[in-house]
Amino acid sequence: MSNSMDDVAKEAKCFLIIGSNTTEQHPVFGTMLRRAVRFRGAKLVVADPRKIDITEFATLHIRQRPGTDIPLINGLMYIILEKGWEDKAFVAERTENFDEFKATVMNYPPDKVAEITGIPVEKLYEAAEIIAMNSPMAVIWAMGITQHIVGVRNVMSLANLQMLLGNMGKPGSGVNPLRGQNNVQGACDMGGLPNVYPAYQPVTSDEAREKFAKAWGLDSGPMTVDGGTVRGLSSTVGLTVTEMMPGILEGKIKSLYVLGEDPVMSDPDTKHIRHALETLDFLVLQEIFPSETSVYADVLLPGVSFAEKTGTFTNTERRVQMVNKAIKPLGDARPDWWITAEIAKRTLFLLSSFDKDDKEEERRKINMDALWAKWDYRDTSEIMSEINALTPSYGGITHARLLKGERLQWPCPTTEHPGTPILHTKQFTRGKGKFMAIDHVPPAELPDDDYPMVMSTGRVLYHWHGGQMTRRAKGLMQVYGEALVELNPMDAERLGVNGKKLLRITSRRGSIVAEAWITDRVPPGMVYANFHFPAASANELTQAALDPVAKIPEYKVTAVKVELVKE
Ligand SMILES: Nc1nc2c(c(=O)[nH]1)N[C@H]1C(S)=C(S)[C@@H](COP(=O)(O)OP(=O)(O)OC[C@H]3O[C@@H](n4cnc5c(=O)[nH]c(N)nc54)[C@H](O)[C@@H]3O)O[C@H]1N2
Ligand SMILES: Nc1nc2c(c(=O)[nH]1)N[C@H]1C(S)=C(S)[C@@H](COP(=O)(O)OP(=O)(O)OC[C@H]3O[C@@H](n4cnc5c(=O)[nH]c(N)nc54)[C@H](O)[C@@H]3O)O[C@H]1N2
Ligand SMILES: [Mo]
Repeated sequence: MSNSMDDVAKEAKCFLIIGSNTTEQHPVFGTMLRRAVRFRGAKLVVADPRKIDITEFATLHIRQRPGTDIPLINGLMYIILEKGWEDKAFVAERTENFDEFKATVMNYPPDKVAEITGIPVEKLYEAAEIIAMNSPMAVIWAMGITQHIVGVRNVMSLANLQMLLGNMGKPGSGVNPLRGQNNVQGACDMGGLPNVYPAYQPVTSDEAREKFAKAWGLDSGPMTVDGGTVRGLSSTVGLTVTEMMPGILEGKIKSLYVLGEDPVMSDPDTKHIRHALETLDFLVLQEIFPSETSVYADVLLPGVSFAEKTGTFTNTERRVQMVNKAIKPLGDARPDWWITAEIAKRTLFLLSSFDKDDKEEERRKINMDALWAKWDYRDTSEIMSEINALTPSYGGITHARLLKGERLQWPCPTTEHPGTPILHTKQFTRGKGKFMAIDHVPPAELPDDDYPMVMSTGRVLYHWHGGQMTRRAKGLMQVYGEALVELNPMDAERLGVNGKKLLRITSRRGSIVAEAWITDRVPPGMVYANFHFPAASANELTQAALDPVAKIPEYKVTAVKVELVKE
């Protein structure tokens, strides 16, 4: 998020929620937004194909066809420009490339946009007026925007919209993607991505590489691999998860170390994933429960849950928060960081043994002492000190400050720095904000005669992804104990769903059987399925069509056929 939850909820005159089921998937922030609408009259436009719960609070709900967000946003910007509602001063002072951008937007007049998106022209005008006339306006999105082959372009379109309206760098405005997992922001900040070290320092930068190699004891140590010294770190950009799976089948990857992921449930095209995992020579899984993926694991390493560990999570608004151990680790479980560090040490040891020469024994002994010392963390506060030293945006975020109750959002470069609640107040990271000319690209798989309906996938309030944790909670299972597929009453009638409610949903990849929930939450022609239950996981049907930049799969659009299961 460029802004913070507090300032968005307190200061925005208007919210545009697009592709975020906020009250079910981010209930705390969802409640803050509902209160803003109810108690201080903030306006709310929801752009979502489904009638999700928060639409009850909306000033206006517009229902675009899945995968048509670019034409929708371009269409809204067309109207804003036509009416002269843009923030001319902001555009002039803070941005560039306006003319090229405008030329593209002018190709999206309202009648054309209505045809592509299915949203009537009057509603497009109404939406444009509400978001332009109520400033500051905050855009809020989640996976409905990103899980498309045009995920990155969708996000750029929303950035265009916010620059056009001058909604950047002030309270109640901004571009606000709601991050998903409790610490996904922290994982990315710490370099849990294939192309960067912590704080987004590129692996291709010599300077960054040398800095980390030195800190981790890899530049001068005489440890060797294949006769060469393990001096530095690789400058090759690695693979994303969605590239690793096909990589296994291409023979590029022989073994995999998976921590806290359940790819059999959460990756697209389950049959393909099972095949890939079977093909591996060796799979290590670090988990807190035996998951669907554990069947394929050669070694299971017991990590600990959030309740058994001390450290920090970084949330969606870049706020670093302390997590304190509430119970002792159960059984043989060990902190995830400890297991990983132990594996790292032993891996270095093994690498060194490739080099066979006379002094091997002696050399190993010397190196191991020096090297292992670098990797022997006493606790997570020591890891945090290393982060402070190597990660400029986290430079001043220490356990001591957090334990004192300081509320710190990065960038926070020094221990005196108060943190940064709002980004881009004076300028953007690159200087001027660059308008991008973005055209519509339809989803990879559209309905046809054989697979005439669109399936969208996502979550429900009561469960968490593959459900390893939530399916173990009795209370949750009582409320929501099996997968339900949302189906519009008109489609239900056409299919003859009459008392009998078991549906077979089939795509080009596979098929599932699940009970229908007949509801106008979905429009005619669309079903909505989740991936919380192994017996009927939507990912049996999804496909690995990827965004070319982010490599995120198009989970939100799959062509399917829906039939009534005959008894
Ligand atoms: N209870 C619960 N909460 C969770 C999670 C969970 O598993 N359970 N997971 C967490 C994680 S990791 C994440 S990433 C977040 C996800 O949070 P969300 O992204 O809010 O969750 P999704 O269920 O993926 O739903 C996205 C929304 O996009 C809409 N949508 C579908 N297709 C389109 C489209 O083409 N365009 C637009 N604009 N919208 C579309 C859907 O109707 C839905 O309302 O939730 C987090 N919170
Ligand atoms: N069809 C479809 N598929 C999707 C999505 C979608 O919208 N539609 N959304 C995608 C998104 S946004 C996400 S984030 C992914 C999520 O996909 P995953 O990350 O695979 O799912 P989770 O169930 O959150 O977590 C996986 C495992 O982590 C374990 N775990 C929990 N805490 C810990 C811990 O502290 N340590 C260790 N070692 N293990 C732990 C749990 O037991 C669980 O089995 O799914 C993606 N898949
Ligand atoms: Mo996520």
